[in-house]
Amino acid sequence: MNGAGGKMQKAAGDLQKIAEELKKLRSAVIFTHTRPDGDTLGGGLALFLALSRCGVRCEICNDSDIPDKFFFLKGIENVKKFPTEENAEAYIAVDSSEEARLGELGEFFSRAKGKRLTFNIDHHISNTLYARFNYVRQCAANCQNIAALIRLLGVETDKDIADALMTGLMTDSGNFSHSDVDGEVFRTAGLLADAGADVDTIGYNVFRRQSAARALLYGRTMSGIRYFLDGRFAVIVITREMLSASGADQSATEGFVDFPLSVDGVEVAAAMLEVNFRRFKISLRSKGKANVNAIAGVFGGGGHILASGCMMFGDAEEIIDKLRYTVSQHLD
Ligand SMILES: [Mn+2]
Repeated sequence: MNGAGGKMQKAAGDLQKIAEELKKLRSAVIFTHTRPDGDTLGGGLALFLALSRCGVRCEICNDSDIPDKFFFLKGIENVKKFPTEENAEAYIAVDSSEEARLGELGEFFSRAKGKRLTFNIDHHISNTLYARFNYVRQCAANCQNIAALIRLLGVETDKDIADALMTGLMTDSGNFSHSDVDGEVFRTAGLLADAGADVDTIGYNVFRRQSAARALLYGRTMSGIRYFLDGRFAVIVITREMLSASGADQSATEGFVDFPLSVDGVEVAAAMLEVNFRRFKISLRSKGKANVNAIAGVFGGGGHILASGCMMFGDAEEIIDKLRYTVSQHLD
């Protein structure tokens, strides 16, 4: 699957060499990034299962609470907050462009240098190559790199590994719809489907299911979409009162901003989440005409051209005025 029949992005590092080093280990800890997504957990779990099958005593760590949409993954119960294996020979970071991305685990990883073998397997172009052994290849999901690594380890991809890797492919690729989805993504997905990956169960758990509290909050929020700049800028506001009335917590609002952006004519959407009194977490999305990284930057935030965020303080209406003015400057 690694490039067979397709163009390969240039990679930093030697995956074959990493596979050889990993096979020699007796113990290892796998590190996944803070506020985990399907790619870091799926890749971490797949590698955990594969290395365990090679006879490597393995741990997998994440510093955050695991979102319950990932509870269906086999082996997820093995994820610990901190490493407990004192004498682990190797630390392996997956899907993390720098040590700080590991959150509280970043300290552990930094301190391991010189004492243990460190590995870094990632797909972000900004990766700082912070480990002794690095493999960084830009692609839609780091699970593509992990899939190739597992093949080099000589471990058969069984259903549990296939489900874990497919979860990373589906989540990081926006369910195979982002602009960086190429033939290799589908070739890897094809092999994982052949190995038993269940896209219906994965899709239901990571994209479709939600709590009744979230559904209620979603309805209330979207019934209040406001449009500015001749319908090119849409704003939703989620107040603390709306959160408590629905029984949902802040994390339930993840993905809300995508809905106002989907409205015909809207070029920029903002979700304003009241995290504290007069304190709003702003999520900004663009269809492409406006650079929301620059817009968020005006208010001390940032992110990507099409997806960014910032914190803003004060009265909701004043914040909307400021956003409207800044968005109007970036749309013309
Ligand atoms: Mn990723």
